[in-house]
Amino acid sequence: MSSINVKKVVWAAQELGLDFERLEAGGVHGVVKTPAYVALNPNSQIPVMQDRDYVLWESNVITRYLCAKHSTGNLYPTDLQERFDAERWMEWQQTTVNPASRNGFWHLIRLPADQRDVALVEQSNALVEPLMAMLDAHLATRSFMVGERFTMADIPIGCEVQRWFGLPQERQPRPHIERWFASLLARPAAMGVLDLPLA
Ligand SMILES: N[C@@H](CCC(=O)N[C@@H](CS)C(=O)NCC(=O)O)C(=O)O
Repeated sequence: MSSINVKKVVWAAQELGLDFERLEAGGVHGVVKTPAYVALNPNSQIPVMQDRDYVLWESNVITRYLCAKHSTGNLYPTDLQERFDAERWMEWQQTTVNPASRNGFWHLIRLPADQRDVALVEQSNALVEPLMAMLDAHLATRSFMVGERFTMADIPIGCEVQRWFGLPQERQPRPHIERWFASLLARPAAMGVLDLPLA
C-alpha cells in the first residue's frame, strides 16, 4: 500500500478495531476509471469508503467520519476547541504540508530515475523543512498533536511524517517529531501502515 491517503483510512479503521474489507484500486491496480468506481468517486481517486449505502471520498474526511462514528469523545474530541485543534492540523496536512512535500516524494520515489528532477526536490525540501520546524516546536510541549492523548489529528500528520522520514536524503534533526513518531510506530494499529516502505 503506497498511497498516503489510503494509509490514513486503513490506520483509522485499525485504531477503531473495525471489521472492514479492502479492495485495491488506483496506481498499478487501475480500477479508478471504471464506471462502477467513478459512480462511487467521480474524482477517480483513492480512497473511497462505503459504509452500507453511504459512500464517502476525501481521506481526511473519511478519517473524521470513522472516528466520529466509533470514537466520539476519544479519537474524535467532543470539546469544541479540542476538536477544532484536531481539525486545524488535519487541514494543515492536506492543504499546506502535502502540496509542499509532493515533488520531493515524486522525484525521489515515484517517478522513474530518468524523469526525476533534483531542482524540484530541493524546492520541495526548502518548503517542507520550515513546516517540520513548526511541527517540531508544536510537539515540544505536548505528547500528541492535540495534547496528551492520541486523536484523529495524529493520523494524517503521522502518514505525512512517515513519508518525509522515508525519503532517501539528509534532513534536519527534529527530536520532538522523532519522539512522537516513535510513539506512533509503537501502536499496534499503525502496523501495516507506518512500518511499510514508501513504494
Ligand atoms: N484529496 C484526496 C486526494 C486523493 C489522491 O490524490 N489520491 C491519489 C493517490 S494518493 C490517487 O488516487 N491517484 C490516482 C491513482 O492512484 O490512480 C484525498 O485525500 O482523498
